[in-house]
Amino acid sequence: MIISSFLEELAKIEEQLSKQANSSRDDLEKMFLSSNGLFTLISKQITELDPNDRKTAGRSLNQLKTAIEAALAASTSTNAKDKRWIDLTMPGEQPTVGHIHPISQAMAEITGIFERVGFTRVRYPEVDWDWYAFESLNMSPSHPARDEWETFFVDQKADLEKGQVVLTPHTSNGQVREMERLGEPQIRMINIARCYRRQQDVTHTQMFHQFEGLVVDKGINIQHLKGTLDYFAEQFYGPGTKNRIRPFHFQFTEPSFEVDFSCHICSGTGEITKDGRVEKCRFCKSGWHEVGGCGMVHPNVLKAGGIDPDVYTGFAFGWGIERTYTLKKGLEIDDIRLLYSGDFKFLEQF
Ligand code: FA5
Repeated sequence: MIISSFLEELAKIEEQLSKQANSSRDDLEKMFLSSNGLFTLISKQITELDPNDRKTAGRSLNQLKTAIEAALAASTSTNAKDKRWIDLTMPGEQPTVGHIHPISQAMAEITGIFERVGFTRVRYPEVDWDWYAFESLNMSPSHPARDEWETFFVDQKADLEKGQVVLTPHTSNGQVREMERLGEPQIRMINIARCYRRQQDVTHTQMFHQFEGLVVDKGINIQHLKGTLDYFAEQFYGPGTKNRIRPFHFQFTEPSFEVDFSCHICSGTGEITKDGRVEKCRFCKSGWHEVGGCGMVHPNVLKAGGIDPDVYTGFAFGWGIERTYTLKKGLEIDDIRLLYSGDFKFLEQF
């Protein structure tokens, strides 16, 4: 080997060394000083040089060795360059902590309110036979009342007895299922589940939740129904909240009603006084908010569930959770679609 090639090799190694400024001590040692290291290998080549050139080569080798040692020293003294180093005094990174979705919070609250007065929380299929969603509820296959439920049908072979498969458009499918489960009354059911309808606007979403109450026993009448609604209104919306029932029509209850709660902003008057002037309440417009339906269980539904309507009577109610929840004091959310927008700025408020 000639001295010029040797010195060129050394220059290349020096260049390599300057590029490794951020390497750890281990890496530097391995790259330059291990048995296969660049410095070890070039040092061995000194024997291949002309004896007259070895002094020059030795001096250059020493310079390189000093530079390697300096790099090693810097790597240990500058701790941040060593990946194994941990500063135990540094504060830890705070993980992002989420919270339960507002609708799940509402479901837990509603469950608690009804469980305190003896209801049992159940959950029935969200993909169910037409029989449970409609026919057992006094709606024959061609009944026009079905149109109101704007139903999604599942592309699956119909059952000869139970009909087609649907995405449940309401939690009333739990009524006959609960009668079948318990056989003989008493029934005090609270069924909370997802529902699906082909609807979408500020008060409707394609997927939403309902809670369905069903009470069947001897001697149940409308007073029990109204008392239960009054109890729920006070518990969920706060003392002083009034509720009213208005005549309506559902195939599966007779008589049937729609349920309204008094608006907490105008205390059910429909008007507010602002700067000395009386204005229409912009949140409710009428003093009341409609949240769902209710009524006395139709005798045909009791029969479908194997219960004798001459011995037992019952009441049922079904409300949208999104609607019920967004009317709470302090929330007043006027577009329920926001709940499912996935917008963290909105959800973090709850
Ligand atoms: C029913 O679904 C009946 N099953 C309620 C019932 C049960 C009556 C038991 C009698 C006895 P309705 O279609 O009106 O009724 O829906 C009830 C409530 O569900 C509505 O007032 C509303 O609060 C909510 N709701 C209905 N559709 C939607 C939707 N697409 N998005 C959000 N909430 C909805």
